[in-house]
Amino acid sequence: AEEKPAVVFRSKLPDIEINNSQPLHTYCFGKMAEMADRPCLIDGQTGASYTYAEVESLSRRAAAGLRRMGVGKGDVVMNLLRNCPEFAFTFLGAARLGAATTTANPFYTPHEIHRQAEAAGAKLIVTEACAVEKVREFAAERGIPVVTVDGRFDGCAEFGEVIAAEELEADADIHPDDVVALPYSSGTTGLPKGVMLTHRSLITSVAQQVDGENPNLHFHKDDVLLCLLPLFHIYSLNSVLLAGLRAGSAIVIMRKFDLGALVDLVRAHGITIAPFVPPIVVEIAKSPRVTADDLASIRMVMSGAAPMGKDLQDAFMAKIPNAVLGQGYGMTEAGPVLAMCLAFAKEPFKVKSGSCGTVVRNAELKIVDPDTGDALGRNQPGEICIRGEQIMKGYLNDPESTKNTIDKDGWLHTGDIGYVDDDDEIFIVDRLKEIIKYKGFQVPPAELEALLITHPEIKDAAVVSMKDDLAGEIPVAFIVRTEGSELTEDEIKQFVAKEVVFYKKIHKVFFTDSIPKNPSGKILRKDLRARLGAGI
Ligand code: AYL
Repeated sequence: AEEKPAVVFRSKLPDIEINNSQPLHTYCFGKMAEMADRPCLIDGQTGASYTYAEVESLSRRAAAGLRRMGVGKGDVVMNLLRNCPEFAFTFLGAARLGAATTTANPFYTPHEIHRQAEAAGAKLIVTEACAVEKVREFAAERGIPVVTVDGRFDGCAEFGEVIAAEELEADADIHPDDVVALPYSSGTTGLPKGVMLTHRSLITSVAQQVDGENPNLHFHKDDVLLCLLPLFHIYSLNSVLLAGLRAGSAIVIMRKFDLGALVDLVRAHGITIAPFVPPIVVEIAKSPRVTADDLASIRMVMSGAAPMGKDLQDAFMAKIPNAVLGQGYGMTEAGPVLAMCLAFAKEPFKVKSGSCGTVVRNAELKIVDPDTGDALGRNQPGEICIRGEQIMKGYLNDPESTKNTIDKDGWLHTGDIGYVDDDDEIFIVDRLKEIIKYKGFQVPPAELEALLITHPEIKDAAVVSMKDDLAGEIPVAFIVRTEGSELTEDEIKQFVAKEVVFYKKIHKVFFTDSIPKNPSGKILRKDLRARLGAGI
């Protein structure tokens, strides 16, 4: 059969030259001559402030320290940290050694942490008081050194001692296709997998956002970015930390979300850029405690990682009339940014409320009919696919899943259903993939199902999403009990809660006689979601 020519969508901004064959840290500190004495990282909690020159030097010292502890090229360091300056020092330090950082949530349960540390082959763990007990024994048994950033713990090294007085003299020899970040994501199906993001892919992604004469995401050196979203998630790591460094902005680091503390930080530091997720936007929009005056310094509010509808966007804009509010659309595997609001550009475009942006420059996007594989034209919903140098190299040790996500022509299939309108704006309308997004966090149903069926009184289980006003979506379970079992909803919820981080908890249980599956055994999640819609 004759292949139809693909309908490919591009940015409205021209492609730019991206030097993505240098190391990521060299790229991020590219404007050091102008920036050296300007503020780079500010610890919102302690007020400690580091200039660009200091952050660069600390990253070299962290590199020297990590090397003394045995980290070398090709190794993996696990960052198990809430937001703190040390996250940046160790990430950049590891990069200098040609090592990769795998990031994980310090509120994960020991089981979740161990599984990722093991799968990633972590050679060293950097953590803090709130998580140290979860890794100490595991690490000791395997001879993995643990470094803590906020105090001294038996058997662990302290960050202050690890950052040697001396800087690493010379970075390792780094190839553009070496992995530098290894976040975990379940992608379109199954369990979490290591997403190999290389120096090349992250430079490309950051450049697509903040570089060029008319950058799509215009951060500049007088901007003050709020780094509230967790750096262990790729949204904040890429679009806040790395993009902020590249642009020469000041980055104010906040450990924990709290409306009062947020307002204080905005006022104290004159925050100009606020990257959020929809639930934070909802909370601010609804809170009578936060006034337009409190937010007066903010000129740009970004939202991403989950859908933000037109109503919410309009309600929020009424509260912050002088700021531009728009969305970024990303997926860990895509490097992560696929699309960015063009109202954030230096020379902004008019955009529509509810859109999640236009495809970034130096990339191609197409919409594919999930049944036929044909590329679709404007205003026709289909699976969003992206191609460009920013996408992941693949999943770690999983060529099969890689092949199912990136096709032979280099297109990454997102599992999101959306369309491109007449003005090149993207609207996401549905999700083909099984992932559940709780406040923007990934909840992989396969992981919960695998856990549920280990219960002796559970014969079969399926987990799907249910709409929720605050969280966006919540995980709920359909359960088939073994014969004669009187297992209760509460017992099931507790069984899961013990093993998973808070946002993966099951919120509701529905008992059923069987789980609907297709002939090859795949759970028919659409049918189950339809049952929820119908009120069971
Ligand atoms: P992951 N609107 C709707 N759904 C979204 C949006 C959005 N704006 N952004 C992300 N998603 C969903 O890997 C979508 O289903 O990465 C997508 O496939 O945790 C999935 O979340 C990916 O989830 C930015 C802005 C990064 C956003 C991101 C998102 C990273 C989330 C950088 O600047």
